[in-house]
Amino acid sequence: MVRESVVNQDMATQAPLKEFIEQHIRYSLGKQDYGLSQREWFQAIALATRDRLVDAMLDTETRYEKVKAKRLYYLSLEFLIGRSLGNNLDNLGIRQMCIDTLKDFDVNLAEVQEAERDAALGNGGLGRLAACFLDSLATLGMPGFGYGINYEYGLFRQEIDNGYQVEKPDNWLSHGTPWQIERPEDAVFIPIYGRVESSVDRHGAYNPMWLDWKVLIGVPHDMPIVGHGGHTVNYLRLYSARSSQDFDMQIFNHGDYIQAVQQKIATETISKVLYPSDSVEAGRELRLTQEYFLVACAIRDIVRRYRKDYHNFDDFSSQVAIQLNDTHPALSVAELMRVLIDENDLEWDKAWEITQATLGYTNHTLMPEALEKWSVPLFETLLPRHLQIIYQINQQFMEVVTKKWPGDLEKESRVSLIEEGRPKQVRMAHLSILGSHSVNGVSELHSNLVKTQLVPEFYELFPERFNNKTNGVTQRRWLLQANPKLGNLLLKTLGSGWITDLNKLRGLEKYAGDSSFQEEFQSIKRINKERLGVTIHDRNHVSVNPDSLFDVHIKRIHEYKRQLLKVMHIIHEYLLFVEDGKAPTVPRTYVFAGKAAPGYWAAKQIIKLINNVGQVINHDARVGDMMKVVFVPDYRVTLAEQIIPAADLSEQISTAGTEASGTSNMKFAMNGGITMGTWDGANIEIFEEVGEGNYFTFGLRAEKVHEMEKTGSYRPRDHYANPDVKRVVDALGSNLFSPREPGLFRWIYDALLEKDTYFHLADLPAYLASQGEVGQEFKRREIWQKKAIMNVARSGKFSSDRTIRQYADEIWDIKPVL
Ligand code: 26Q
Repeated sequence: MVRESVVNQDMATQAPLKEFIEQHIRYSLGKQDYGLSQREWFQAIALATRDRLVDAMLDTETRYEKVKAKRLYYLSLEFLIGRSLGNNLDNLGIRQMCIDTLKDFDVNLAEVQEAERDAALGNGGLGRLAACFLDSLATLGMPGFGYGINYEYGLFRQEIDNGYQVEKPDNWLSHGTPWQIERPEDAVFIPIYGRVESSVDRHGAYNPMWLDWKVLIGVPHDMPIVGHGGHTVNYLRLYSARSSQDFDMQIFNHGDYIQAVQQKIATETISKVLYPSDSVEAGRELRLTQEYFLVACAIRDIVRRYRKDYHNFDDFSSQVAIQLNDTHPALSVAELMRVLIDENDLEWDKAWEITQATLGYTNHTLMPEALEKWSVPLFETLLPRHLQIIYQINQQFMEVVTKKWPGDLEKESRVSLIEEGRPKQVRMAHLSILGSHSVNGVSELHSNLVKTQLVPEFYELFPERFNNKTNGVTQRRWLLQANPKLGNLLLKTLGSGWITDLNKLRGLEKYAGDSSFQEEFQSIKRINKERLGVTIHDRNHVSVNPDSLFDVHIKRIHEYKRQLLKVMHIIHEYLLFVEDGKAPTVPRTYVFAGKAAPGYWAAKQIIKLINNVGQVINHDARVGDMMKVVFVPDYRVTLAEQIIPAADLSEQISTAGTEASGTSNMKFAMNGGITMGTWDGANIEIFEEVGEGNYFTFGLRAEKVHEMEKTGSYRPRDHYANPDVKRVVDALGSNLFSPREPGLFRWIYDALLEKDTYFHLADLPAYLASQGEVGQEFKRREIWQKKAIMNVARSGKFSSDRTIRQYADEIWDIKPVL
């Protein structure tokens, strides 16, 4: 068995798994080992697996303590983990052992795995990146820990009703999860609300006191995170909000029992639900409370652990690194200052030095309107002391700004932490930049645009802070587990080195032109397409042809990601076929998946459009098998794991300059999906790696887009003159795709011709041309296969192991502890 080469011998030779499983069936589930449901099997196996994780986690902690290793804490409001059983078995090296053990019970592991719910504690790229980072940290043997919120409801489940998205709650914890260890002994008390009273201490110094606060309790739940090989097990610490007994007692004592219970419920809603938006949502109090809750719990925990070993803060920043996953945990700046000053009596300047040396900030978006801001009055109510600290930071910063640009009020107001207006707002990105020693973007292009477009003044003031860390993804999940057949071919061909060193895939280059290798490679892709075909048939009741070109656009639904451009291509092909009698060069299956934020009307309309276009095309007898359009509902990690290995073409067609990086683009490439992409985000670096001829690109470059935006010189109507463009736009304005809801998509026609914010019409002709080439090339199977193999061979850069090494060396200064 090839797979055995991946197995870690220490782990595999431990006490038999069977006994552990039997014990858990009996003593954790209180059952006998027959007649169990798949979910019960899952629980028993997961608990048995967890026992091993816990052993290794305790060993890991001992190792870290022994060398007093510096630790990295990755603060994120989102961790999009997906399922864990397969991942944990593989990383522990006991998958085969588990399969064999289950044979004795006549149980099939693959079926059991299907019983695990996704931990969908994130919206999209940013949350999944955090999960890939945890996998890489543990695999590299580095002391890096995730801190997040234990949402009771993850991202909503998506159902499709009459073509429209309907959101359903994702009560993923309804049956508990075997992966979490609750740690009530590490619960923390968090003050919130109240007022600040300014007084003078006995030395005559200003001594603000935060009074009359209420208390929240954060109870940690640890999820062990095992690295490949099983030697390092870190954890993801997720906090649940509980109300404080003490605080409630006061109301109880006043005799208002109902009010007391209501108070308790209100407090516990803090960790109830993940906000389902992947861009800023107008200042909701609950969201700010969540951000504060995470930050306050994490910082308390981090400081407490540090203080076990050190009695002052001189070593803090050489023992602790904290990374902010976007501005969502930006309150860390004010909270760490507050803890150092108010709770530990440090001087302001010393506290500021420590804070900056400890924190790093990662930006994930360029769109200025997507930058987080919170109203000053809301701050005042929730976090009066933090607001005061922010004002003080700003005051000191403004002195620096006036020195640099004397008398430039315009500059002052642009960089201020406080945006003037009614109400005033706190700019979380500015706070994050000021409070950190490092500010990074997530691809080369994006990092440059952060410097030149997003915050040029900050770059001028602090150029040394700005850097790039191109994203990556873990090949353990996205290749080895998601695509086991390709994984096995790679193991057979190259050995197992690529599992922890993805650059080893370069060894494939010499097989790219080898016809028997190509055949094997192609047959694996075909099997993956068949497997996806079954899922599509189950969900969409549409039969798809596994020999057709699978053309895939999967990601959050957003205007800038241009699902609409993909639809326009499909409409073009359809009309060319049924009106002009020009059949597509190759049969294609167009696969979409993705969720829209519940409040994002345009995005939800796009979903409806995709479904309606599918309805028309899939039922048009003239089209037959040549085109199929499916929108697979409920996109999530587990579905991505099925779709990506089945893709021939990876659609990455955001308007240039809008997609910070993208990460699915990397997953497709490593699974042999060829990119059709704009010159945007990490696409550019993928093109550079895979080399000329191994990708498709089209469209305006970011500079041009930016210039047209600045000068207002883009006139979509000019492009409407192009007959191909006109026909597609007219079709959208007609009722061709909404026969039963006349006028439904008229707004798209209007929006494209009037404004076309995301340059669909400008890019459409070039997109169609490039898609023409795709059709031609797919027909020449040896050439296509060779390109696909080259994509796999040259995807090494996009391992999150590389990304994490760079963060570790250049920002965190942490090292493997082996
Ligand atoms: C903020 C405030 C209130 C409510 C929600 C939010 C919020 C939540 C999630 C804002 C943004 C997000 C998620 C953003 C995201 O996923 N960005 C993606 O990050 C990836 C990892 O770096 C990049 O590859 C993508 O390009 C980027 O779009």
